[in-house]
Amino acid sequence: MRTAYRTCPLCEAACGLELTVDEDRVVSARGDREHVFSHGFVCPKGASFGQLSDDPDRLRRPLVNGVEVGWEEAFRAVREGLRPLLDRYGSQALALYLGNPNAHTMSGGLYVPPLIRALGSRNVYSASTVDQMPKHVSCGYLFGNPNIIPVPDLDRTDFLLVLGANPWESNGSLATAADFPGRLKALLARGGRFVVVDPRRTRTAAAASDYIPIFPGTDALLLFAIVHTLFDEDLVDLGDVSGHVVGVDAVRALALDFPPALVSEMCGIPDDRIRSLARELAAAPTAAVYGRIGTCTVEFGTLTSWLVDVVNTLTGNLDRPGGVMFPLAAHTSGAARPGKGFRIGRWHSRVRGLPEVKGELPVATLADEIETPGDDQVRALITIAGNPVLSTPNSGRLDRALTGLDFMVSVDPYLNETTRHADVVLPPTDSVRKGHYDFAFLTLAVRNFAAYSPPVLPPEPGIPDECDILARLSLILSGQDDADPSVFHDHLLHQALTRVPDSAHALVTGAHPAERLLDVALRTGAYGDGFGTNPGGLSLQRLLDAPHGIDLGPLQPRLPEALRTPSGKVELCPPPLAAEAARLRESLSRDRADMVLIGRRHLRSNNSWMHNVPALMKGRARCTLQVNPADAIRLSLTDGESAQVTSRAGTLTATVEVTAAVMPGVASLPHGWGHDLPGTRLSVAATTPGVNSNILTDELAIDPLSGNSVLNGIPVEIKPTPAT
Ligand SMILES: Nc1nc2c(c(=O)[nH]1)N[C@H]1C(S)=C(S)[C@@H](COP(=O)(O)OP(=O)(O)OC[C@H]3O[C@@H](n4cnc5c(=O)[nH]c(N)nc54)[C@H](O)[C@@H]3O)O[C@H]1N2
Ligand SMILES: Nc1nc2c(c(=O)[nH]1)N[C@H]1C(S)=C(S)[C@@H](COP(=O)(O)OP(=O)(O)OC[C@H]3O[C@@H](n4cnc5c(=O)[nH]c(N)nc54)[C@H](O)[C@@H]3O)O[C@H]1N2
Ligand code: SF4
Ligand SMILES: [Mo]
Repeated sequence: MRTAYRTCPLCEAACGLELTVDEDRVVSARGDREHVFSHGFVCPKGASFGQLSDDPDRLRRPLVNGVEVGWEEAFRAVREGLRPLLDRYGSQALALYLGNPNAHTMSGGLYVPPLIRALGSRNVYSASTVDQMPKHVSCGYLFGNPNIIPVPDLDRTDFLLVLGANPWESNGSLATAADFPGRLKALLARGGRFVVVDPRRTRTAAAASDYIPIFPGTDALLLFAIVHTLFDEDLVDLGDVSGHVVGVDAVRALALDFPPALVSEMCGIPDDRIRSLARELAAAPTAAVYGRIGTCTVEFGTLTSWLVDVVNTLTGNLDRPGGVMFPLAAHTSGAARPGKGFRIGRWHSRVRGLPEVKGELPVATLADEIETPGDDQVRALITIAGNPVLSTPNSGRLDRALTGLDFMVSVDPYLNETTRHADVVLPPTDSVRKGHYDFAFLTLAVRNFAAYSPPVLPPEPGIPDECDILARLSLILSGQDDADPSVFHDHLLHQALTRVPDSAHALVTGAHPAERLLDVALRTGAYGDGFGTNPGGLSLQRLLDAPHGIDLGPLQPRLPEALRTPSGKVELCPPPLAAEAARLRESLSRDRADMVLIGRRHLRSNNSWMHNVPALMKGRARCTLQVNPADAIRLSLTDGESAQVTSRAGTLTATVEVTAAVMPGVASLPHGWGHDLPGTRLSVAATTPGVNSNILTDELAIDPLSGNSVLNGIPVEIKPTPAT
């Protein structure tokens, strides 16, 4: 038995795990008490880390047409499947879908961008457009860079306003904060307050100083009314950033249209509570507004995400300790650079004409591109770490569309609802045999730190790891069919070293191609050793020597260096958002749907893919349709019995759970379920399949600026399931 330390790759919290390893098995996992960021915190998912690797359903060899084959044969099948299609129809005929775990692997951070370049197709889709794309777009406009996202300074703030996030279950998102609940309890303990705005009284809401129910999809109205109040009551004070912000007066003019009394009914929040919330934000010594899924996956997602930071700015909380701040990750340089600004729509989707955002198209239109004949019709698909058949809107339609593809390849360890359609499945090795560095989440951490975990177990001979798999795919896409992946690894390292003096090239260390790329990024990064110019600075070796991570201190103010806008200022009132404000104003005249559907997460879930771990599946059935007692009476629904739920996109039957936790007019059903489709290999999940909530979500409903799907606030009709 030996002990190994590894960052948990299962959610954004980036906890350190202490693993007990017996020869080639992880027998237990617990929180690493010496970890500089997580201090021993672990959740049930992290504790099941070893069981994920042991799962007998996990694919260990590639599948070609459902039959296990060797790796060379699998890559040959990929080449023989793709090459004729690319030759005949061109690269646009091949689409790529990238799922969420790409943000949690080194291959996702290092090998996906070059794969996209090798693909040469505009048909790139990802889970980002069912998630956080609105935040990227709003930050792109505000700060000039869609990847610079301010995070709440949880450990120092006096007042936190949480909109549409449930960190007690999710462990936080777009704010990497191991033990997020513990950090909020510490906020209360030091005399601070946090207020939760959510249509459902979540565990986070129950722990809060105050809980404010809100009707789904109306946070933009609430936030605009807060902005209105801040101006109306002369509470605006930008503080230290005032010299770096333009557009304040234009925001004031827009907010005139949204007095609290006007939006109160739509939001379901009394207008005096809206005003008092504005006053609390302005009066707190420091305050932060934090919005997540419930503010992104809605029709006005980008506008809402923007308003979050407008309020932060107007209350003087942008870029100051205790407010919202910009992390500085070790693999990034952080140096000031002139900005070109941000724009969307460099190309448009073929069928619906939806604008490109950050190099991708909305996944809500993937089925259109597959089903609609014509030049550049999508005929082949690569999925990497994604399960869009359960995760994306009107997934019933997407599921059918996938059967019409000429060829499909999936890089995924499971034969699930999506990968069952693939002609070739390429399973990556499990996390135990992968190194780990959080390229995505260290740029979102509420305290700067760095950690690298080398593989816990050595690679198995002859088995490619995920970087090798993506390298092989990239080579096939660029016509170098039989080249060894090392050709591609060397090419990437060469590129990474273009700005490093030749004399330093021999200094790069690392046992694996990904480690060498990380070494270059760290040494040329903000805290790096500069290959000798900054002795004592970070390098791969420094991180290898620090298995519990290296603390880099609390977040520091980063304006104006972090800005990439053409003006070099925070552009508080970008024209595309001003136009959205006008559309929001018009939406006030709409009728409210009788019942709307929202989602739900559970601590022991992880989107669609961890329902096959027995330890996480214990307890009561979780895939229930929650409705308020008043609605249950009104709609004749009975707790424990089944109801039929219908939307524009589809119909499903779910078990009713009557609870006052959801507000009247709102029903809640978790996503990621529906494991009863044929052709999958998920024996544990199949015993408690649940239903797929994305049968009901509507692919036509999107936030126009980001292309993000509307997954919350779906109009539905609910009735008792008719007896047959
Ligand atoms: N209605 C509704 N729908 C939602 C949401 C919602 O709130 N409501 N949330 C949305 C959000 S936020 C997200 S991020 C998406 C997620 O959408 P997806 O990313 O499409 O779905 P996941 O369930 O995360 O599927 C992850 C896949 O990656 C595989 N996998 C796991 N580890 C690895 C690995 O190391 N390498 C590879 N190659 N594969 C791996 C799993 O087997 C699984 O097939 O769902 C979205 N869908
Ligand atoms: N246990 C677990 N953890 C996870 C995941 C998981 O599936 N399970 N998924 C991971 C992923 S990929 C992500 S992106 C994060 C997401 O992290 P969070 O955003 O914290 O996740 P949710 O629990 O979906 O919280 C969203 C909340 O928004 C509320 N909501 C819905 N509509 C509205 C609205 O219109 N307005 C407001 N104000 N609130 C609304 C919902 O009721 C819900 O409580 O979680 C990550 N962590
Ligand atoms: S909170 Fe997230 S990172 Fe931490 S142990 Fe749980 S799943 Fe892993
Ligand atoms: Mo997500």
